[in-house]
Amino acid sequence: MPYKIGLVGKPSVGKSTFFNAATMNTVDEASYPFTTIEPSVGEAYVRVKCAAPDFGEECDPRVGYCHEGTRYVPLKLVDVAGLIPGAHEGKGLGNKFLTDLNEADVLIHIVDFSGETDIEGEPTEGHDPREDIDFLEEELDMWYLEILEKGIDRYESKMNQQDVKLEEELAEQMSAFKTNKNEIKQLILQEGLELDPDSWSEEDREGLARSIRKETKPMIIAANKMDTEKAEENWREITEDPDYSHLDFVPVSAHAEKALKNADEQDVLDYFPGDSEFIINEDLPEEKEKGLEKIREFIEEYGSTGVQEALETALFDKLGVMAVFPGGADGLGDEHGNILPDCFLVPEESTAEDFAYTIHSDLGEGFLHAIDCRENRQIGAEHKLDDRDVIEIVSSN
Ligand SMILES: Nc1nc2c(ncn2[C@@H]2O[C@H](COP(=O)(O)OP(=O)(O)OP(=O)(O)O)[C@@H](O)[C@H]2O)c(=O)[nH]1
Ligand SMILES: [Mg+2]
Repeated sequence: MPYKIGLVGKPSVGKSTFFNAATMNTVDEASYPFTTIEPSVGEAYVRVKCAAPDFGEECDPRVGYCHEGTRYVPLKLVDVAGLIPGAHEGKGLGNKFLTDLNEADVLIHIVDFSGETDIEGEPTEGHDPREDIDFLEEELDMWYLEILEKGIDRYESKMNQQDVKLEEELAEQMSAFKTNKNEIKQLILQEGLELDPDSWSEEDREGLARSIRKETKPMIIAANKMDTEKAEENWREITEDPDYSHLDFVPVSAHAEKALKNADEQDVLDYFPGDSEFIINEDLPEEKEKGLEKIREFIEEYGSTGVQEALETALFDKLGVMAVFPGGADGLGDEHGNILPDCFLVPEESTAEDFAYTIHSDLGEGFLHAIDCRENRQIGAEHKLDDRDVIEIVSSN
């Protein structure tokens, strides 16, 4: 299963624009709230430094592509409806969209840093983006709390049966969040609580819901519309605010990314996603050239449009994922002579045996040993892999 990144935020912040820019899809974008109702799933890419050049080779990716040693590895991106305060009580489109996000491994909260949309996504001026950051966390926490409460009811209704364990019942109820009983138990203990919900106050329950949410839905913030006048001021103020220093912010202009990709498709210029520069190929009408020069200034100032950066910060830094290439000790080609056709995104701390299972369950079941192709040495099942390792699995299957 490829990793899935979910885009969340109130209406009109640019979730669909970010989604289109990253996936080159064409879902509707508009300045009125609730433009998006049904969720969309598309393919986006994260950049990985390709391992083939380290072996003096050029790769032949089966999926995605590679440009001058930068491999673009696919993952799934999900665009959903906007949410407004009170969604958990049914306001706006309610929390139907939250179900659409269940499968996301990590979230990007898209925040409108221009301050030109109010808390419900309607046009305004001078809105403080901090309000949006706060309310979204609260809405997510309320959603988790509701499901946690259901889990507690479930446990209490079974309490007089034998062998009923709190953490098992809660994990079962919250299974859509990709959690398990060990994680739940650990979080309960970390909160300083006993394994008995009767002893928990309302605050304890809220705190536990929040910590389960943080653990199972890590999130970063994409400060979008950074190309607008007011955004720079908001950026400075918020990134210097100690109350928000625990969050990860990436400055983004989804507009700029979309403009560059469109121009690249039309061969007006050459642009590779995430780059801090682009080359214009032809003479352009003055208006168009001016627009592109503005984007050039933006990416020079911020290092990029931020779309790639946001995806990669979410996946690699926040979720803790690394890239591993299946290879062979006698050469990097597969049976068709394709060099390093695959690149897998796997959790940090994955072992050689985990990696075998990621490639195919048969390989995992028949695991004998693996070979670290960079050092040409045998490694065992429990050996922890590193980012950009090239690994051959030796299996009896
Ligand atoms: N200046 C600027 N405007 C942007 C940017 N990204 C999106 N917008 C504008 O913001 C408005 C809302 O964009 P959408 O992508 O439809 O927003 P959304 O978050 O998907 O909205 P809903 O589907 O209603 O929840 C549109 O008018 C976009 O053109 C950006 O990077 N800069
Ligand atoms: Mg939308």
